[in-house]
Amino acid sequence: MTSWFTEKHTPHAGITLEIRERIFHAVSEFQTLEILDTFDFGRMFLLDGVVMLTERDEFVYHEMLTHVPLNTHPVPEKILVIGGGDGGTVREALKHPQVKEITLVEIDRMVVEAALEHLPSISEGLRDPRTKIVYGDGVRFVADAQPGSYDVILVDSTDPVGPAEALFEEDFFRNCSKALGPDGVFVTQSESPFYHLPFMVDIYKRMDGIYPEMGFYFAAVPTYPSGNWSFLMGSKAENASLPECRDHVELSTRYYDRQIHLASFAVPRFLAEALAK
Ligand code: AG3
Repeated sequence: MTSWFTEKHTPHAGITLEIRERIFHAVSEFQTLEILDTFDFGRMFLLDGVVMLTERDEFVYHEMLTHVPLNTHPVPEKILVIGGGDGGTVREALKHPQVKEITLVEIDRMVVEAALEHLPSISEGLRDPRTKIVYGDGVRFVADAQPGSYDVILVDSTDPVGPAEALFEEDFFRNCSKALGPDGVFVTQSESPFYHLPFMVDIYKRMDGIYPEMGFYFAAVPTYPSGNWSFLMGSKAENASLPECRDHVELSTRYYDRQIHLASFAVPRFLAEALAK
């Protein structure tokens, strides 16, 4: 007997996948964690019933969240990841030989433990000697960080509801900018233009004025709402002009390359119009 899982994206639309087997279920101090084995997308990791990743399409999200900013920064050596306890973002950042140290700030230790046990292809980088894991609140961590101490900040958060909301506030954006060096690059996952347009307009306005140059870019992630996902990047470099693709080295990737990097910044008209209002 199999069953079907649905994540509702609106009251009347969502994604439905048939489940082969339930692999893991636990309730932490912060949320409910589940790992389900699906027929078509491999293992799927859920927090509070919301899809964080599937083994089949996580590479798109993690490569794009990581390589676009790391190839925007001239010398990405010190990386800060907020959230992302599954390790996918860390795995990608470790592909850059220039990266010397990655600090991952994850609020929920159980996410890291579950990923290490049940999602080995995603979490392997969490065991790398260049990775330092801090269990705590990312908002507090960034507020207390030494000014200028990171080259790139990657925010790999859940949707902007509940505790993750603070990761999309102006104070947090400002503190991240302070924690970055002079050429610092900031990126946050920023939801779907189809379902979260007002949210995207909001955070764009909140980030405006903090970074001299900023822009949305996009990727196709089939298991996220609408399948069309966005990221918001800001660069502290004076005279920066995005997109900028420095191709530090040839990366072993399955989605990201120079063409994708440059093309991903093309903004569809309905979003450009909403931003211009
Ligand atoms: N970060 C979650 C992106 C949001 C997905 N939203 C949704 N399915 N409604 C993913 C964490 C992976 N490292």
